[in-house]
Parts: sequence; C-alpha cells; structure tokens
Amino acid sequence: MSSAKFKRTLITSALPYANGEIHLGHLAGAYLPADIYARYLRLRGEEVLYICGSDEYGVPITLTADRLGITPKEVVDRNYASIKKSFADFGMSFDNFSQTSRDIHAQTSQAFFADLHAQGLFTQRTKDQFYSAAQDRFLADRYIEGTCPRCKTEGARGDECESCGATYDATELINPKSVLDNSPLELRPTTHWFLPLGDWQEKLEAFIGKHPEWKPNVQQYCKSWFDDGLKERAVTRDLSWGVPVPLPDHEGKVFYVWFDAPIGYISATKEWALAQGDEKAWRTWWQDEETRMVHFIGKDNIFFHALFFPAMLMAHSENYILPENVPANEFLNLEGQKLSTSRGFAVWLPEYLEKFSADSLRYTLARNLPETRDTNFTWEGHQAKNDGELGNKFGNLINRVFTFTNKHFDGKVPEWSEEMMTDLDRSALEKVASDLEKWTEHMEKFEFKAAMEICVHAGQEGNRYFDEAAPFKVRKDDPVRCGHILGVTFQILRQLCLMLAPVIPFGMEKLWGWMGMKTDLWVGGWTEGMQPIEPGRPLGKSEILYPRLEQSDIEEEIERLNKMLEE
Ligand code: B3M
Ligand code: ZN
Repeated sequence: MSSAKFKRTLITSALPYANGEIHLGHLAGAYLPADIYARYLRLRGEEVLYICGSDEYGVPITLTADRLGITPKEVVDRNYASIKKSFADFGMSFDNFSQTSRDIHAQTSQAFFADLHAQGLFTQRTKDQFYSAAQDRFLADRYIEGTCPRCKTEGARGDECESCGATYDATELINPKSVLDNSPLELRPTTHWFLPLGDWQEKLEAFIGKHPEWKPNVQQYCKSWFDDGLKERAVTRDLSWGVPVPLPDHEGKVFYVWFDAPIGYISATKEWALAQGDEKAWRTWWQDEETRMVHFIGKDNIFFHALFFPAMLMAHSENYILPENVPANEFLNLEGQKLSTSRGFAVWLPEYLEKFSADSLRYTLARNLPETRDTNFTWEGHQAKNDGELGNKFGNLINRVFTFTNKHFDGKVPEWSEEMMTDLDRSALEKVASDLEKWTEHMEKFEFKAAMEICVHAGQEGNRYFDEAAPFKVRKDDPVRCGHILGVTFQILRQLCLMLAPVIPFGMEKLWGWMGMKTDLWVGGWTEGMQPIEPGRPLGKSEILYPRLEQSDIEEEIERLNKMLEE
C-alpha cells in the first residue's frame, strides 16, 4: 500500500436506501469501485474491512409504505433482503451488510447524539415548518416538493435538489406543496436541534486542505460550500419513522436521516465486531490512527461525507478517525439519457442478473466508470465489450492455452526455462510485468478506469505473443519450443489473473484454481501470483468463461428501454 502510515483500511460504500432495487447507476457510483478496491487490497494481503448496509429511514420509505398499505419496517425488510441478495450475486464482498433499522444502530446513533448534546454542541431552535392541516402533521423533506431556490428546477425535493445538488431548508423552496395530496401547507412553529456547521468550518477547511490528492470534483464541491459559508443543519425531524431523539419531552421527534445514516457505518462495524466475538474490535477500525478510512459514494453524497459526517466525528468527545479519501464518482447515464427511477428508465440489478453474468457487467462498468465525468452505458457498448474484450481477448486466450496444454502436454505445465527464452518471449514478459506495475500505481490512486486500460493492453500483449510465437505451428517439429511457449504464456496468465481478479472475481477465481494455485486469492494471493508457475504443475480443465451475448437478449433490453421513454 502506498502509505506506510496505515496498517489497515476501512472501506465504506454509501448505504443504499431500502426503497427499491439497485440499478446500474448505483453500481458504477459507489459499489463496484469500492468492491474493486477492497478486493485489490485483500489480494495484496492488506487488512481490510468493507462495510455497508441499507439506509432505512427517511420519508421516501414511509411514502412507499403508505402506497403499499404495509408498515415501513415491512418495506425495508423486503428491500433489504432483495438488495442483499443481488449484491451478493453481483460479487460485492462486504464484510457486513447491515440495516439502519436494527437496534444496534438506534443505540449507536442515540449515544452519538447524546455525546454531542452533552457537550452543548447542538443548538435548539424553534422554527416555522410546513404543516399539513389536512393530514394533521408536520411534513418534512420529501413530503414536500417545489422549485429549487438555487437553480429554479421544478419538482425539487424538500431537502435537496437532484438537479443542481443544492441542499436547503424546505421553507426556502419556491411554491412548496405536499406530495401527498397537494393540500395547502401552512407554517407552524416546531422545535428542533441543529448542528451549527459554521462552527466547524475552519477545522473542516484545514482537514480538506490536508488532502490535495482528493479528486478535483470533491475538492471543488467543498470549496463552493466553504465559499457560501457552512450553515447550521437540522439533525431532527417531526416524523414517526426514524431513530427517536433520546431526550425527555421529545415525543414524535426522530433523527434526520442524514444524521443517523453515516453513523450506520459505525453500527455496522459494531455488529461485525459482535459477530466476530470481539465486541471492542470496532474501535480498531474507527478510533485507531493507523486505520485508513475511505468512503466510496456518488457525487450527490459529497456534502455529507466530506463535511457533515467529518464534522460529527470531530465533534464527538472520543477520538474518531476522519476519512483519508472520499472518491466520489459522477453519474452513469443510460443510452445517452439520465437514469430515472420514477419513469422506470434504469437497468435493475436483479433483472440484469436473471439473464446475464455478474462478471460481464462488472467488466463493462469498470471500463466505463464515471470517475471524472458522467459516462454512458449502452447495451450495444456492453455487448461490444463483453464479446470483443472479455470473451475474445481474455476468455479466449485462457481457454486456448488450457485446452492446448491439456490436450498435448498431459494437463501439466510444460518444461520452460530462462535458458530457452528468445527475444520475443522476453519482450512479452517484460511488457506484461511493466503493465502490472503501472496497473498497481493506478489502483493505489483509485484510478480504476486507467487500471482497466492497462489490463486491456496486457491482454493484447498476451494474445499477440501467443499468436506470434504460435505454439500450434511448432508443436510437431519442435515440441520443446512449443512447450516452452506455453510455459511462458502461463506466466502471462497468472499476471493477467491478478490484474483482472478485483474486477471479474468469478472468472478469475476459476482461473486461479485451474492454474493450481495453493493460496486463497483473497488472502494475499498476490505473493503466490508473483511467483513463476513451475514446469510439471498439474492444471485444471478450463471452460468457456465469457460466452458471447445473445443478439436477441440485447435487442429485448433496448426495446424495453425505448418503451419506457415513450410512456
Ligand atoms: N442513502 C443516499 C443515497 O443512496 C444515502 C446514502 C447514505 S450514506 C451514509 O444516495
Ligand atoms: Zn437546484
């Protein structure tokens, strides 16, 4: 790992709202990059804890519950189960995937609040808030819609604008209305607790200032918030669904979902520690300066991960670590259009996985991550990457080498040696080794897309070598040279396997096994993968890893999306 300062890495992915399924936009933003990174570090033998869970409070969940006529808890439990399963099928390697509606989270977030409250760090304020006389209750956040006070987009939510990323108080909305029944809203006074972020601005600026290595998009967002001056943020709401505020005379008040959700990372770590039978182990991950914390998120979550949560962590009386990096991604578009879950214009993970393989999607998304700007997923592009690269370059090479060796060399790595090396052999090995080095540098810097470019290059080298050295042509006349070429190719394959494993783990775990590796790939497999594969080693039987995608399946998907647009 780049920095010797740290002994271990805590990785988090934004907690998805348990209000629907995961779609491709989510995956490209906060999940796949984090999983690639977690797997990379495990491969390198680093100590890693990868934490996530579903975010189960907030108004959208109660809206769904009302619509379906079930309780909010039923909504989140159903969605949790389904999200958890599709993440697992997609190969997400969380060490714990928890829920914020669990007791451990209520306790953890209440204790966190109590700590700040006892230090007098919140301010209490009575403010006018929208109240629906028709519904006889206060309406918060997404119960309200209106025109964004900043960019003037209509239909902006009560707490944030999807369009420009502004966060504000619902009373700042222009033309606010209730999303429930359009009933007129009146302002009524209610008392809430606020975290005066302005008090933390200086410290936050110093903190961000210490991280010039963060992605420019994250730094720019922070700078613009600093320039505006950080405002106080309410941490409580008048709602029935949420973590109750642990103070006397606070009936009907719960935490604002963005106050409790990031604490969810801590609760999920505690839950993990309990499951390990070492209740205190969570502290190593949150309170030891030798732990490096990295939050993977989409760009709409930058404020809360780079500023709001760090301020909370700074404010706590115990010493919490702060994130070392917040590699936020931009958005993924679909067929050139913005994803829209309300219009159903999205590709949902469970549906995708019914027809196609996880590796194939992981590969295409990794090639196309919105790291520095919005990118575009198209089904045709997906097919081209799957067939042209994953299948033709990698899968095919692997299969050719194994089939040939199994057939003509008795399923064992043929005799190969330094002495037999030609310039062609040496040059191919050098190129792949140098690619591996470059790849490592990109991985360390969260530049996964650039790392993928290197993989593709190494794959091309592997194929070029195999075609040029042409073992199939010399087999009869020069079986010794033929065997040596295969031996060299296996050295290329083991390095390709290391580079591709974090991205396409299902296939590369198989390849790892076929190559007769002894260690667990994810427990420091790097060390063994960097050692030559010796002649005589028995090999496994390969299979076709990445078949072509069916044209009809692709067309069906394109059709479905077109229909969504017409509706
Ligand atoms: N659930 C927002 C989102 O999914 C939110 C993330 C919470 S991370 C603590 O976009
Ligand atoms: Zn806006």
